Amino acid sequence: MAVLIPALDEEDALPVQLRRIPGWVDRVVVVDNGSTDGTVALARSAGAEVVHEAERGYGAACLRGLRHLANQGRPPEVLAFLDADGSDDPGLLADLVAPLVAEGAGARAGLVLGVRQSVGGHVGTILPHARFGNRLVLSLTALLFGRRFADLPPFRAISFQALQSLEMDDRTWGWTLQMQIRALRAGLAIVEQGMPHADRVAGESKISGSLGISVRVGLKMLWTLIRERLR
Ligand SMILES: Nc1nc2c(ncn2[C@@H]2O[C@H](COP(=O)(O)OP(=O)(O)OP(=O)(O)O)[C@@H](O)[C@H]2O)c(=O)[nH]1
Ligand SMILES: [Mg+2]
Repeated sequence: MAVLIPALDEEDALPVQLRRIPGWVDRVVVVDNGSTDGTVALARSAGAEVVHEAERGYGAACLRGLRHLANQGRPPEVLAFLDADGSDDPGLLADLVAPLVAEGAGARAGLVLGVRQSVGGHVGTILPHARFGNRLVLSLTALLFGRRFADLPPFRAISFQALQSLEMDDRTWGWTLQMQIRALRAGLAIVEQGMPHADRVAGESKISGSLGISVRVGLKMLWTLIRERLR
């Protein structure tokens, strides 16, 4: 079992998040995109494998991490994705991956989505414009691909082999949507599991905190829907 964390200038939040990862996780890979703060040094001193990706972008960072896991050491059976900002609780990783490693008669899941749920009536970090964009994209996804997902959450786990077979290539913000659509079309069993989602514990937002970037995220999502539909 491995955890992949894309991180950009997260020196205040990342150490908190790394401390919360359970000891049974075999590998923790932090993918840096040229952070100018202490992110890399702190990740190394916490024992994470740190890899660098020169091209900025959430998807580019994830792809770099996948390549590292496939080529260095023993590839994991299950891979979880976790943001560095502390908004999701790594203490719940066992619950997240449970459907992927379940023994017994029932079908094993191929992808588990940690659907973001409020903590004490407050859903951290999902600002109104991001929530609206999310809803629109999820409605269009239902229309075009026939499944109504509850969310496009960053906290998720997937069979590593299945993920490799999806041939992911999104290099920015279409990553989560592309994975869900491709998993659906590949016939993976997808489980949506509620997970408490809080505000980032420290540091600055790289994505939804900025309206300008959120608009670009929305456009990228729409392009992803078109591209995947034509594929
Ligand atoms: N390597 C890398 N990591 C990134 C990049 N953009 C964002 N991240 C990381 O991706 C995760 C999600 O980014 P956030 O800034 O939390 O985005 P958000 O959740 O929309 O915004 P918040 O409301 O602040 O939580 C964090 O761990 C970031 O450090 C990037 O270009 N490269
Ligand atoms: Mg965040």
